[in-house]
Amino acid sequence: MRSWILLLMLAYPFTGFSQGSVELEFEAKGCCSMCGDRIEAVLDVRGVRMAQWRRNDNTVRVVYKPKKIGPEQLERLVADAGHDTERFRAEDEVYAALPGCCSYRDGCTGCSEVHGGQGDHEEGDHGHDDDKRK
Ligand SMILES: [Cu+2]
Repeated sequence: MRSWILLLMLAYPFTGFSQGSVELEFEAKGCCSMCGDRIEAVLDVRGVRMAQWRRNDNTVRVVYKPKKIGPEQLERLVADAGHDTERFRAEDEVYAALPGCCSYRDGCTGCSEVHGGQGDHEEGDHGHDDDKRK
């Protein structure tokens, strides 16, 4: 009986990949895979284990360590990168500097990739229409 407990104690640190981590989802507006890359890249900070943005419902899923970073900071990072979240609105200048393809406030009209079928395209080569700024 006692050895069984010891075994549990030994195994415990290795069982939980997500030990001490919390999962959070919040709205982060965007248009295309570039937005997703940008959002995920800016969330690649200390305390964040993984971040994944979904285009179909404009939501980012984050697994993070609450001891290192908090929900507000996470949203702030995304907003600072130019993407509106539930709590924070991105600075107009930052938003304006995004590629035309990523103009989510204008309904993502600058992006040919999105027009075809929203969320259908996964990874791959996209023609980024960076010149189509308004
Ligand atoms: Cu984009």
